[in-house]
Amino acid sequence: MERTFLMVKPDGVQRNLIGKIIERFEQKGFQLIGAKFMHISNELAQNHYQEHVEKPFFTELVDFITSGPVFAMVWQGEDVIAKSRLMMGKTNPMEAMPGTIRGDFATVKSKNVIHGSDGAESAAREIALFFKEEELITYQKNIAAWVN
Ligand code: RTP
Ligand code: MG
Repeated sequence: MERTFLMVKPDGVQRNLIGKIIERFEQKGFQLIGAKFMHISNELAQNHYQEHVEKPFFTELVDFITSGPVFAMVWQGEDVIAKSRLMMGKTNPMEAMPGTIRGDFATVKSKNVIHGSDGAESAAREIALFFKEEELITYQKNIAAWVN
């Protein structure tokens, strides 16, 4: 089953959006298989955003993502990478549609609440950067056993 790396960025944590964001992915039907509330080190930030190292906004991006705690997660499901990107909305909140996470919660591009892997390669790379394999919990849902 496909996996992706999602992260509530420091602005999302400060604005108490962790629960609302988790709720959307739970409601959609994806399965949470790993989670970590953490501070990102400068080294990890540079590594995570290595594709942007030459961009003019790189320093600002690293400073922002290390400015406060983040909530890092791994989610699993069919086509979870592309579907999560749809649920997140466009990078620039000016272009993010209402109903998407960024469309509903974010106001500026530099503080856009959530990160999500943009492809299979980045998902594998980012999951391995943030989680050890033994920190990922795969399990069967058996809702019938927990009601009535
Ligand atoms: P992310 O990696 O954080 O999930 O965002 P994304 O794929 O939608 O966008 P990406 O192109 O990977 O850019 C990473 C983050 O850098 C900031 N950014 N600032 N000032 C700018 O022009 C600019 N462009 C990008 C955004 O915060 C974006 O989420
Ligand atoms: Mg990106």
